Amino acid sequence: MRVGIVGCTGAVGEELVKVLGERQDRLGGVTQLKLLASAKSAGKVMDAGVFGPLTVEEFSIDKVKKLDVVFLAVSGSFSLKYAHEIAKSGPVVIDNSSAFRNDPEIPLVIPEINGHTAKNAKLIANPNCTTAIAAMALWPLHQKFGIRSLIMSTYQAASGAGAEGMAELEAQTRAHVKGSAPEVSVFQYPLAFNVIPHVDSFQPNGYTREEMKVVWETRKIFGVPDMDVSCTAVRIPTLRAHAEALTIQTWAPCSVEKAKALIDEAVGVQLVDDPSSNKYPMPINATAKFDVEAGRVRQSIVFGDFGLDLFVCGDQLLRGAALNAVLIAEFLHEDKFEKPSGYKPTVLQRFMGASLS
Ligand code: 2RA
Repeated sequence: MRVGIVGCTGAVGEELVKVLGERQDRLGGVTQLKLLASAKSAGKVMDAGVFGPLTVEEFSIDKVKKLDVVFLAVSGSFSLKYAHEIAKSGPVVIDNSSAFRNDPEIPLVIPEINGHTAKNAKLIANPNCTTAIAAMALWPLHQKFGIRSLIMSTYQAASGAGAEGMAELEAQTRAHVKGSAPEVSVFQYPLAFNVIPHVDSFQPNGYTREEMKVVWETRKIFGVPDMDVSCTAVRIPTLRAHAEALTIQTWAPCSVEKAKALIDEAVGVQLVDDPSSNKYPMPINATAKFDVEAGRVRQSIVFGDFGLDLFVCGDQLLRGAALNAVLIAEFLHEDKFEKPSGYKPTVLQRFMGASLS
């Protein structure tokens, strides 16, 4: 497979290089890797791991048109301008930006959930990290019990704001230890020793765009356009793994035991749930891991037999970006996923649900 990464010098771009190096066998081998970026980074030599040192080239359509797959790890405006043009010139485009995620014509894909929607697509959107991490733990529960509503609170790492976000958190932490004033440019306020309930821009309904991405994208990926979803997104001073508290209300009765068994069996999720030995998901353990950690599974006090609370952590740059994108390419190469059967609430359940709410 001949592969290109546009935006190779950013946090996601660098992870794409590493993940491709680790998983290239599953793509039938990567025979050519082209690293592309803006004119500013062109000429820079990057350590591309198993691919050796590679020189970054300035992006142009001519340089990518003979490739099989092009990953875009760039801004939404760049993707809007070039993604269709690249796809028309030949390669399949896997876009990490939010530019096409809500476009009904473009599949938004987590391969383990809805990989079948990517079949024959030339342009595929990679979900927002916050959505993807939760979806991995929620999907097995949704298939069995049917998720009627989801309430999410997030604890999002600095890496969501890219390499600059991580550097700012580290610099602010050093400044704090030295007793000097923190410099603030990426986040709205100092992030070190703080939490900021503001990720992305505020929308007319009072939610942030990050919170609305969870609503729009979960519905699209699960194929349930009317699922009730609400999110409060908060930036916290961790480096690169997001944590999320999830409350679900289900259509069918659910139990903690069954939910844990389903999570344990699911591909891409690791059950970390043993309160008696203080085992639960944490960013420090989920960092640099391909699997999302899920645990603290409890029967909901609010929804009783029809609800669960749980906690998940996942590497923002991996499942939340680079790994998911590479898994999409693997799916296209192997074409191994069947269309999964999502839970369909019965007419009676819907009627009872409507009369209860
Ligand atoms: C963030 N979800 O954490 C965003 C990045 N895609 O800021």
